[in-house]
Amino acid sequence: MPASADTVVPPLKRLWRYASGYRKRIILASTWSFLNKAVDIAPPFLIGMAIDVVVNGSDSLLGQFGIEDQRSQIVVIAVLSGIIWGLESLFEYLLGVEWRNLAQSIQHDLRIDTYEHIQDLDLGFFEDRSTGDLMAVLNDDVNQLERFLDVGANEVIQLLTTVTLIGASFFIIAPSVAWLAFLPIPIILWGSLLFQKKIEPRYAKVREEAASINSQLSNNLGGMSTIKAFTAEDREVARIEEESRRYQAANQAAIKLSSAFTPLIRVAILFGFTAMLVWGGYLALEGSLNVGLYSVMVFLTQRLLWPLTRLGQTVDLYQRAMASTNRILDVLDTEPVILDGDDTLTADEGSGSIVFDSVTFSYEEGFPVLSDIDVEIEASNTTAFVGSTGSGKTTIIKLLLRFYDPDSGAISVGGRDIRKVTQQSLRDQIALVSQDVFLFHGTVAQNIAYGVASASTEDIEKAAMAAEAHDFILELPNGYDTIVGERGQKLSGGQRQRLSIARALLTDSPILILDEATSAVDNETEAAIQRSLARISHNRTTVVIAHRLSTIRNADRIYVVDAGQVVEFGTHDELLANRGPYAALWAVQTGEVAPTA
Ligand code: DGT
Ligand code: MG
Repeated sequence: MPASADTVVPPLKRLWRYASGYRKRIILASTWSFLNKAVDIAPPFLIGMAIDVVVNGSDSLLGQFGIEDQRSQIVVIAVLSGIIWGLESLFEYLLGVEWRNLAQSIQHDLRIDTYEHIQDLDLGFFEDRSTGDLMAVLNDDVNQLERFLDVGANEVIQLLTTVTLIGASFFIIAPSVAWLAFLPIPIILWGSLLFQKKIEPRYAKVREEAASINSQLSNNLGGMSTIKAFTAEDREVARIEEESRRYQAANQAAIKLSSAFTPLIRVAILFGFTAMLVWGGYLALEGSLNVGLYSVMVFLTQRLLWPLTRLGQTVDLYQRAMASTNRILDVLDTEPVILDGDDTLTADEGSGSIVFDSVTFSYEEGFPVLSDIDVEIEASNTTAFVGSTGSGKTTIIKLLLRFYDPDSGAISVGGRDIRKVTQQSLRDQIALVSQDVFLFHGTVAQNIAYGVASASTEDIEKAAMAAEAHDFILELPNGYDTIVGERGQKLSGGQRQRLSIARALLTDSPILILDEATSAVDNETEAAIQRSLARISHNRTTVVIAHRLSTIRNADRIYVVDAGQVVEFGTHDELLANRGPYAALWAVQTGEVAPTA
């Protein structure tokens, strides 16, 4: 959630704060924008001077500067024009390059910062935000800001420059009529502010709908085989259509308002321009206003008011960018709940014991998933967790990896409270084969080496052999260089599991966790994996979660979990003798009844 104090800070201010590293470049770019506009205002003065020369001759402004001949005066004006046009082009070039490069730098850094920050957030954050929604922030919203910085920022600065410089010139050369040109400006400003206020929620809605359709799309593309298997194509098209309609409607609501804005402003401008033309004309006819000045004023009024017709588009661009800025910075302001401890857990400590001391935990308040869990795992031992589905076994592992923190109680590894060490040093000690295997798009070898980027081909093959994966890998079209496809979809479920076991074994961590790691392989392969694991695991702490009890019967200790509580623990033989839940499960799976004591 965004920090509540920051939600009231205007987005532009938030952006300025974020962009502290770019301030020098922003000021430089703004300077080019200012200079470009400043020289752009000069031509009306040149026209005024030319008229002044023709009408007043040696009494003209240039005449007073000592240039007597009217033809020379014209030449001077021509040279000035050349210089001014040259400068205008130069500044135009400089401002274009600077703003556009700035837009590229900021969008790049913002995207990377946001991605990095998202990666640091706890898993709890991802439960509430969909992938598509976050994709929309990382792509669309960042691009929206880039678009504004590309052209919009320059327009805002040039508009301000125009109003200030022309306003100042008016009041210097003809204060008696200057107010006429400014008549429409309060109306325009009032209109713009009103417009901005009205359009803001509409653009926020547009961004929201964009995120929503994004998340629906990524959901559907990810679940394509399910859609086809359940012949839900028509329903899904209808659903996407509905989302797209809502996005369209949100945009239409914004368009309706933003399109009305420019024509309304034009009317106000026409009013100011005509007032200046008529009133100034009368004054010039009476002789109380110099003819040259009159023409300067008319041209300047046009220069002053005309850019305001673009105000609508500029405010539009600005508002869209600010809606996006808020969404990006809200993510950046989200603080992780799980914070690193100061110490580093080293390998010697990591290879030690694991202790859960009356751990209670709930994903959602009021619905405890684990209650008062006590677990003691000795170093180098093999420990198993069994229990019905949904009883909380995987949750125990998530707490051990510190994906979540317990509500009460403590977890320690090697005698160190895991909240006191860095998450990285903790996770470096643990190799996890998780229940839902995730493979990345890439080759088989790259996926096995995911945890150890520097692994040699030999190491990779050794890990694959231990995971009973080597043989099937060699039969793949390109062996270790075969591309596995997105999420590993070109492999079978059992093949994926074996790759993920190889990946965990390669890291050679002191603690190995197998969460339903062999549930998708056949019995023969499973037995083979068991044998190699037994070889490997004699000097490391191994935690196994399994539904098939036959695979864990040799564990040093077995914990039976039910509804978030440890209901019994012991060795296989002890538990059978207990005639409790474990013995009952064993009887169901094997058909054997426990021997009577
Ligand atoms: P399994 O894998 O089907 O044998 O079941 P377990 O024992 O591994 O169950 P576990 O720990 O995944 O789930 C225990 C309960 O917690 C279950 O009611 C679902 C819920 N739960 C699991 N993971 C999450 C999560 O990431 N977020 C939320 N809100 N609830 C979760
Ligand atoms: Mg599980």
